[in-house]
Amino acid sequence: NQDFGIEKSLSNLGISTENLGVSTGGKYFANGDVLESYSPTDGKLIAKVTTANFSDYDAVIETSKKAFLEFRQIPAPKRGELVRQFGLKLRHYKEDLGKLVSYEMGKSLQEGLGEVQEMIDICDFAVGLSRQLYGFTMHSERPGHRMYEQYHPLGIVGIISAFNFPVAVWSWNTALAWICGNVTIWKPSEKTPLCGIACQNIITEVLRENELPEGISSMIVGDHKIGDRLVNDKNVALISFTGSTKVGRMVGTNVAQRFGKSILELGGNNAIIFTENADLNMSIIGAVFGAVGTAGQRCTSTRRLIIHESIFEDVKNRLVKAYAQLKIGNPLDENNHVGPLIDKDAVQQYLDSIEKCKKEGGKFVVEGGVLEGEHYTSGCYVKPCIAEVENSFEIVQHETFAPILYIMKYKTLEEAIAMQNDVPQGLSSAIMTTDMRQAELFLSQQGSDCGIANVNIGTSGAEIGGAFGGEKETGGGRESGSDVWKYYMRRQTNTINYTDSLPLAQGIKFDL
Ligand code: UN1
Repeated sequence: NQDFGIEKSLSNLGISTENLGVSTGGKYFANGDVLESYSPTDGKLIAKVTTANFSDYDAVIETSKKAFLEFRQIPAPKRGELVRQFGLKLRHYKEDLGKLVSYEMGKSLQEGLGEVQEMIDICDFAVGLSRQLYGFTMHSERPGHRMYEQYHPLGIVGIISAFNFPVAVWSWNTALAWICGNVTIWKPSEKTPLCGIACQNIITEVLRENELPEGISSMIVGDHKIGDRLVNDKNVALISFTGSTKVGRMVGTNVAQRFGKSILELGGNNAIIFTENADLNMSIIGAVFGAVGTAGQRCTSTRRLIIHESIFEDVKNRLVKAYAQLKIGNPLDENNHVGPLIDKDAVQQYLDSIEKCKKEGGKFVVEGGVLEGEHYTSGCYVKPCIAEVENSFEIVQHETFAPILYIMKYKTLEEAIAMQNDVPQGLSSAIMTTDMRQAELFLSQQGSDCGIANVNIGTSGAEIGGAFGGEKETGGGRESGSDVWKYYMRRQTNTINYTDSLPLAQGIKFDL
């Protein structure tokens, strides 16, 4: 029963046994029900969190509104300075926060630390961006006129994030939202509230040290009723939602009803195509990491392998061998590759999916199952498994957040691409090939229909520099790098007449 230094990390991050789940970055309060956070690694109660009730919610909105009026006046590069300091704090707390992510969520310590690294990277990105919020200038068709466009802050940005990336997804949104002049309200997953509180404690330090108004960064731990409030609140200009397609559909519809903006990051059903020209040594590593990393609980996890028939048996055998070497156990122990699922509901969904797959005719080449025994007392550890299937199976069309890998055969690349695209989701995709023509076809308009398409790397592990998101039922949103900041601002076209006459556009005459 090793402790892995968890107690110390919790205390460094300001987490006690009982915590208040609402914070405006100045005050901490909460008057709702009490939520208990258990670790899926050992089944132990980590800490309790008092959640928000509706009046707590209203108080947060009032503080946010006030904070926005002040924050939007601060020049963007100065807002960047806030984010720069936040990045420094994250470097300081990286070890502790990475450990908490691993302990509360269950991903490996390496992946927990990687997630904090993503936070640091997006801060660096946003600092630079704070001096580069460029708009175009254009030539007016009218003499003596100047035209350009500029970007202004939106106001309050609401962020609803999922348990699987309990800290990074928040930072992708906040770092950009802040340099753009917005204030943020974060509703972390109810499955990982302590990660939320730890992050809020870190940014609160920065806000206090700089004597910035409270309300620039708020956090609300609450249930779906609080989530509904946020989604339906006209005070909230943009909702960035990460979660299931089912909930995302409601969020998108409700936000659209009130003409708010939304960024939706929903389910994925990511495939890797193994062509006959694939370099198998690296391809197998990419596929196995994609399928079992974070115990198959990334939106970008590899769910399907579409394998050329000529190498199908070889790939299958290599996968079986690789899976036999996987070490499943406490994710804080660096010798283990695979940690637990988030909770017992997730374990049940994993079991149900295996059952459905068998009913539809799936043949398991690596069997699944729940692990028992002294290392697995939380009841959340499962065996990564592999099934030979048809792409058209209902279960294969569906995203199960668990380490179940579906494998299938193809004859022609056109057929493989059609199979890759023939699912409702459109997040991440990859092709393993050493043939340039195959790679280019896959990346062309006739190729992958996903928001992310890779060559010779797996489907997961996207860098923050690119725009992250996907098409179809994945929701169409984009987060992180590239020019995604534009989602967090409102765009304005300006025309200035510096003459003493008033020529109209399109040559229209209107004399008085
Ligand atoms: C998610 O699963 O919610 O590419 C996001 C990756 C990570 C992001 C995943 N950078 O796997």
